[in-house]
Amino acid sequence: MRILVINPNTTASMTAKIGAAARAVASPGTVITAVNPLRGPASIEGYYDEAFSVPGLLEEIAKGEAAGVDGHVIACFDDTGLEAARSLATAPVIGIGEAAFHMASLLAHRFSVVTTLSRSIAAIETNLMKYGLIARCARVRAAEVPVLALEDPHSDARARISEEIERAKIEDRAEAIVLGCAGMADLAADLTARHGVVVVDGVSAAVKLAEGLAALGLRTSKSGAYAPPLEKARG
Ligand code: 5HY
Repeated sequence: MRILVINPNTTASMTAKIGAAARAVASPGTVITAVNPLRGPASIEGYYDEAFSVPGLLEEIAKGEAAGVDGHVIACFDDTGLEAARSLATAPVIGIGEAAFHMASLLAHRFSVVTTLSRSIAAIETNLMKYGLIARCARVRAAEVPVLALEDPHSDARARISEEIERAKIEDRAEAIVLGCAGMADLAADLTARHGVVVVDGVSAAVKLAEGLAALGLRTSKSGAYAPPLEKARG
């Protein structure tokens, strides 16, 4: 089985981290290919960056489809370009945000999300409403760390994320924590042990969901919402 994991931002070190997290949970027969577009934002922090990341994301989806991959993972917590990608693909396309929300909802009555900057909160809340899971999310919190600070071992990003997790446990009565950035994928095990709470990482959740759908032979529905794009000039 082959799963394509796409980091829609262009930071190669984050792509490598994401790929390692994906391979750590992939089944023995699954080959993980982790890629990022050559053009686009170095990090996705809000709606404007999202817009610039979608063309490159869709190019990678198209390449994966041409290569016949069994599933795609969009490794950006905003699930950037998810619906457009599903319109282009026949293989399943899983966003790490949606995957993490569903996994957390199977593990806890209420969960909180800890993401990077406050400017990312609205898109995450909007996705929770779109997916029908807003009622299970106590709060979407921001640790106030820039996405690329997660690539700097000397930043205080981990400490800030930990502080926000402790606040969520007390103030939100959160029974599980969802890590709201693909760049946090390497932190889940340590944070789970440190805070004594279920911590869900979207990269690993999405990989297992993609594997499961592919193993069942289930593919993206092409009737209706995700019907193939119409032929036309697009610049
Ligand atoms: C992500 N941005 O997972 C999102 C998280 C965020 O570049 N990768 C990014 O902060 O919105």
